[in-house]
Amino acid sequence: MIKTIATTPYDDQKMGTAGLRRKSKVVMQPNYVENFMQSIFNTIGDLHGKTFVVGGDGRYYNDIAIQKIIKMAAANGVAKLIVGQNGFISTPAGSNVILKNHANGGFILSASHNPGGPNGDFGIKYSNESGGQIPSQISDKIYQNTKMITEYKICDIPDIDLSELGVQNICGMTVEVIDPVKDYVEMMQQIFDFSALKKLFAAGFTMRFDAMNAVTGPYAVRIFEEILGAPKGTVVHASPLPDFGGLHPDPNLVYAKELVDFMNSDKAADFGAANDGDGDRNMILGRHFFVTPSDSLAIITDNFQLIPAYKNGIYGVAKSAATSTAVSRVARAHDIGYYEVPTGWKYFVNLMDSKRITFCGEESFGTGSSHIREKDGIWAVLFWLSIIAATGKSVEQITREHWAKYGRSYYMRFDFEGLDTGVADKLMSDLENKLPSLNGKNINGFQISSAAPFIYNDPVDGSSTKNGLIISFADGSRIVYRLSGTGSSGATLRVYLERYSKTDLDNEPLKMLEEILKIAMDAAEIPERTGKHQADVIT
Ligand code: G16
Repeated sequence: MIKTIATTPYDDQKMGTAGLRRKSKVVMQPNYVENFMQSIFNTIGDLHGKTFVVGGDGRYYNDIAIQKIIKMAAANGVAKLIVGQNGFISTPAGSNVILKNHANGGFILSASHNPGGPNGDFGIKYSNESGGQIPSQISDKIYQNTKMITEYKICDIPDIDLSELGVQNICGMTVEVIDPVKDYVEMMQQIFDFSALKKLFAAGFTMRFDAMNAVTGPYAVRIFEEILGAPKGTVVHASPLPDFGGLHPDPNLVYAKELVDFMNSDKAADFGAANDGDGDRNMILGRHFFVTPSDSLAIITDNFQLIPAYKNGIYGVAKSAATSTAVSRVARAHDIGYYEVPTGWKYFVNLMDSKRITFCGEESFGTGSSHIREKDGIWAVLFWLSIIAATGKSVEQITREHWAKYGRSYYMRFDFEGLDTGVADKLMSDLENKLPSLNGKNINGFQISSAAPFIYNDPVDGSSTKNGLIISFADGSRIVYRLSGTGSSGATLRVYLERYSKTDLDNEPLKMLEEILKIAMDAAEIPERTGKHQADVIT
């Protein structure tokens, strides 16, 4: 039944910030998934006795790609696959399944927050036995393999039924279909005080959770409605759909508009939250109030003592360089370790494994802890609910009190989308060459204290990564430039702006950042080079 099929390479199978992400139509080309998966299997080498986890966010083409992966894994000698029922597993739940079962890795089929459907995006995230996504050194080897591939192996059998829980034997390989929600819920119950949260809802606390027609719907319904007792209908867009019902499942102020409008209306709930396509991103809202992901990380870190799993202490905290420095002040106050890494959750994994950090987060709506090796949307929501339950305060009160204690980092991100990759690459390289000449300059009263690329030297494996360019000012303000690594075509330039104030706590972020934005646009010559005088998406 095992067949060896001849194939020719594709030249575009390089992984980005988090796995391979392409237009669905690109991935649907003949042998595209097969080439990529065989290249992974070739890079791993001997697969005998190995176990992997497989699932996805239910997006268009997941069902077909999962069948291919199962048949190829069997043909390549994998011992066992643990597969989510009907092919569903969220990214955080997948990380937990890998760790809990001591599996050798896993494949989550998702393009995360990117839209799905025949005209949307598709993706494959590959994690190793750490439960986190593979480091760049390994993804580079896989990419080299994709450029040379000549054949792949597949088991020639009919599609496998993934609708029933249980164990089957496929071409000599064991396939165990699991409930993707059960283990995840148990893990959350071990971290948080569920009885305190039940009391919160029993007392009439209201919440709206927008699952954006993506994978977290079933997880959220089980946890918030069935276990914690929030009324039915608390979770909206709860059924995962192949095209997310036309939604762009990115939990931010632009794409989670329906939730944002609701939370800004007279009918607003006490608390609002959304997750992305594969359940690793989160957005936190109060009544008429938005918490930036950077502030959310700082507030979560400051409140670790309120959560049973962390009350005895945390190791330290890390953020991506592009994320605001809010959490650095909390780390200093608690005298815990503090790290800045390149954008990409995989850079946190070594820090967690070596017990340097417990919490980590990113401006791109990702927050998490060392309970797994991925960011975790529902974990962040449960953390916020726990702070509210313990303090009796609203989201806004908690955030304003945090600012009063530590000062406020005004922070926004400006995305210039759909750029020609040549134009974007040249903009970045020219800017990098220009940085030394900016050092020490005073522009409109803003004194530049340093201007340099961000270089991360991993304290655990010694690897060095360059990611983005940073202009820092004497007053603590910063401009960070980088190119996105999660798009499926063209280039997106991200410009991250931050301005810190200890006393001016109630201003408009855009107003506070106006002058720095001008400096950022001028320094990189964004209008001249891209033709864009303003960003396409501002978050
Ligand atoms: C991925 C990574 C994150 C990263 C984000 C944004 O998230 O896991 O660590 O912050 O991409 O990347 P970029 O700025 O390169 O587009 P996800 O949720 O897409 O897997």
